Amino acid sequence: MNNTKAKFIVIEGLEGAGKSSAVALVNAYITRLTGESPVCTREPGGTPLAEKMRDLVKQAHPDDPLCDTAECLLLYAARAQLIANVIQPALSQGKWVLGDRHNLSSLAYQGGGRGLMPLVNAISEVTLGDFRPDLTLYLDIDPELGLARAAKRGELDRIEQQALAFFQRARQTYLSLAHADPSIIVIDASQDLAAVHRDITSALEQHLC
Ligand code: T5A
Repeated sequence: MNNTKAKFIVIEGLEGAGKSSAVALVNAYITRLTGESPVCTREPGGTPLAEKMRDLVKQAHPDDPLCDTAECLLLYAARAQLIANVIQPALSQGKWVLGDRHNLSSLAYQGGGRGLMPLVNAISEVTLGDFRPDLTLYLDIDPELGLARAAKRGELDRIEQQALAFFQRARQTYLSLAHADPSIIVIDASQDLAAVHRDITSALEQHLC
């Protein structure tokens, strides 16, 4: 068992960036490193209540469209539940946590995509204070390629149906926040899977060992 302090590692990226296989790879890496599987989370979601909020965010509501402010508040309500009931307890018990998305998604999608950065920063401050991941791997992909990959899986949800410009703004926000924060590592997710996984492994070796 590795004696380093338990860490919170997050995988981020637009739809179709390849987060699912990255999570599996990082899960195996952490398990080898620490001798124990990390606690895995997804956002929005990850607790019974937060999963209900996930459904509200992802489903279309034709008779009562979800306004941007309500979307933002639901995402942070779900995150608050997850941090209080899963992430913080796990870290306090010395367990590593591996997140499929976290706060950077809100900064990118709601802050950049929806143009609500002042609101997102304010809610983020109130909800999270200075709580943040130890390391984030941002899988960077052109939204046209990512959405084409996601579309192959079947019907697109409410957010996936947004205009391309929404995802382009989200991507620019991801990139500019990553540029300013050394704990966010950019991985070129347009490469073939083997190359993406090689770059992820090398980032983990550099930042976790
Ligand atoms: N959201 C979320 C917000 O707006 N604000 C927030 O604060 C939060 C937390 C969540 C939605 O909510 C939004 C963002 C999302 O719209 P989700 O299902 O959790 O939804 O997230 P998605 O991004 O929609 O999940 P995806 O499954 O689309 O993305 P992944 O996991 O990155 O994609 P993945 O791994 O399933 O890959 C998609 C396909 O591409 C292939 C895979 O095999 C798969 O078929 N693929 C590759 N093909 C070729 N080369 C590669 N390198 C490949 N990598 C993957």
